[in-house]
Amino acid sequence: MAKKSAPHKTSNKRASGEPAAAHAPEAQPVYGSAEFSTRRGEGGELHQDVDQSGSNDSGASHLTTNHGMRISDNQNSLKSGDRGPTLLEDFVLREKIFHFDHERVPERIVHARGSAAHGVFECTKPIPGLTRASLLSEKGKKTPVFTRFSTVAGGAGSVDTPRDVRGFSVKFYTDEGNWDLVGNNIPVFFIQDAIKFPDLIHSVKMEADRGYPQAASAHDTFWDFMSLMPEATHMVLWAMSDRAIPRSLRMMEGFGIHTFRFVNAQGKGTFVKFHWKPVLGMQSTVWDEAVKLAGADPDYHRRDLFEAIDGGDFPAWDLGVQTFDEDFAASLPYDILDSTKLIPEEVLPIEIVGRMTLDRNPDNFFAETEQVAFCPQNVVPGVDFSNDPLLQGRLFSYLDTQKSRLGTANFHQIPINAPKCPYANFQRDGLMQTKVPKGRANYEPNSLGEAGEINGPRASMDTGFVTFEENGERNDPTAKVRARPELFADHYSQARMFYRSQTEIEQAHIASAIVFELSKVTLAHVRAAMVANLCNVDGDLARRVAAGLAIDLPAKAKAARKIVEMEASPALSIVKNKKDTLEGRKVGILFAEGSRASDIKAVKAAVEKAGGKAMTIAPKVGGIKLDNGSMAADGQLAGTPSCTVDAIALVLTEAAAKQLCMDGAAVQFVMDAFGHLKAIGHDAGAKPLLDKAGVALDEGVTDLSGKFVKAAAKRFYDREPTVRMLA
Ligand code: HDD
Repeated sequence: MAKKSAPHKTSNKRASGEPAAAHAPEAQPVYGSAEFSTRRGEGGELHQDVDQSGSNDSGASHLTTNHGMRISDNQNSLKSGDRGPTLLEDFVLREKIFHFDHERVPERIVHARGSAAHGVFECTKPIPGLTRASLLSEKGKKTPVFTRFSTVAGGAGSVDTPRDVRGFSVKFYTDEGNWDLVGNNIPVFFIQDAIKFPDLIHSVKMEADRGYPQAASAHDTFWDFMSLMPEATHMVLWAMSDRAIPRSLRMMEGFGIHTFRFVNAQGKGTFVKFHWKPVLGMQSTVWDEAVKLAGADPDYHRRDLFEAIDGGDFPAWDLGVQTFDEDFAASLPYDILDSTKLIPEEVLPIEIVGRMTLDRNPDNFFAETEQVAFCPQNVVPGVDFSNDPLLQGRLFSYLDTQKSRLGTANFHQIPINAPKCPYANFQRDGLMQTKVPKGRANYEPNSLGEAGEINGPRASMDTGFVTFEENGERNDPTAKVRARPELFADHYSQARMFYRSQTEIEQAHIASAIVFELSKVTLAHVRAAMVANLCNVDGDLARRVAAGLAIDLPAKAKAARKIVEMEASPALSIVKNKKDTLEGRKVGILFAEGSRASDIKAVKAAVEKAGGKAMTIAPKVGGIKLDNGSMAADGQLAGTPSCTVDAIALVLTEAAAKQLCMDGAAVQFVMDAFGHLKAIGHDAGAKPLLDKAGVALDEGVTDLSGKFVKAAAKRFYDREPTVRMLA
């Protein structure tokens, strides 16, 4: 390790041999420079600049608002006279204070105080026989990393040297996605099951009523919990040992703790435990020293790490693995799924497979150290989990916490969290979305590619992560599989039963609805594919739809399972189960000048007696002269089309009906009621309007006697073929 003596300069040294792409932030042209203008001038590059607008270039010469407008005065707010009140208009002031007011995000519930650095992991011993993970596939292969060390109990502003476990989290930006190895500097844990984690943490953090002690386990609630938790005994001893008061973050070991699993290209699984061995060796403080350090330099570890890296004294750790199979696991007197146990290296030696060197301090503490979001669920093909119940709970918890800490499901787009390899999926939108995906393919499967459109990425069994099939057989309840039971593959039998359970007119409605919908579809191959599916439901349905679309009947789509003929189920039809009643229904009574008041009242009374509601409708609402007195209407004809009622009654003199023939709203009122298969009751005078509306006499067209009230309770489906063409 090369030593350089410039401890307080903030220049960042780079390890020799480190790939430039891994670390060097892309140089951005300075705002206002010629290069900047040129880049913005080039169409494609403009996008690049827009995408990278978050750079907030501190090397820029001009101070601007967040929207890029140059600022003329950053010292004085806008006032009404130099001694007057500050003006609401001062958007420069408001933006600056607004942003400041929102500068903090919630700190981590645990491991809030941390220090981090960039670096590189180099594979020194490829192990393709054990894992297909690409970062361990080739000697000399380099993978960028970001590593964060932390205390557990204290808040973000607490001290560095309390007696505490230290977090040791490594984010490997591999070419197959990010792998987060989120461990501690102690190889075992307090509890065996994740469900106890909130209790453990509540007990060790400052006590709920008094808000102290900060960053200390020496208090009632922690030891109360420990005393009741015998499984913690092993870890308690580690925590009371000098491991919990390290001299430097650079001088402590790290552990993945849980048993993980390597999986090779042939799908063979091997259990693995991960170890980080510091090249500087281990060193601890003594307790009195740690206590004094807390006062003398609360940032002792953070400063030590920063200055070492800044001075070119790059800390390094070797990554070691303990690998073993089921038989070895079974031979141990403890369970390898129990995180309170370790496997001594004397029992199972550690094999060193690579070295991590931290060689660059973060450029910005908040953007990187604070916003980095580790998730044990982030693995790469070749690394898998075991059933350790502590690990299994963590797989849920970390993803979840990032949303509340960083505020958005798009936290993966924050540069420190984004993978350095390409990533693509159909997840879209959400708070703080910064990507601008093109095209309309935001779902999968899609066949938009067949129409020459962007169709997006696809899953691949060959290159994608495949969960290790522990117990092989897919129907073994202990096997982890991404599969559905075989019978789920019958997609057509019940669709056929549903269709065949409908009345003729309902079948026609289904066919017509599909024709209507598919006529709106502009992609010819999609129309054909849908009809090919319908061929499996019912040949006649498919033929009707194909004819309705004027396309050739395609061949049947392939059915994954044989279609089972099921008995029709009459319960699935609406028509077969409808109730002929006026209850809950409404009748519209249309009247006009000269109408017989007694007829209007009689229809209304009969409808209400049958349980329905009656609504009077007239060309004008205020009051219409009848043969006897006058009457106000509930609704105006033009604003109350017949689709708002279930049946209509026409109480009209011949003269009024003739006049209404000149009114589109009146003609449509009758025509629609007929077309919507509703009952139409009428007196003799209404005849001209019925004729004008093209009403053919059928069972549903009656006089205003008791027949009408009976008819009004029904719909006349037999009429339908006379009013419209159905598919
Ligand atoms: Fe955890 C953070 C380590 C069990 C829930 N944990 C966190 C960090 C480390 C660990 C190093 C800080 C990550 C960073 O630097 O940002 N945690 C461990 C280890 C565990 C463990 C080694 C056991 C072997 N953790 C554990 C359990 C749960 C959590 C069982 C919940 C069921 N841990 C969290 C969390 C944190 C977290 C609440 C807080 C901040 C964060 O995740 O990102 O989700």
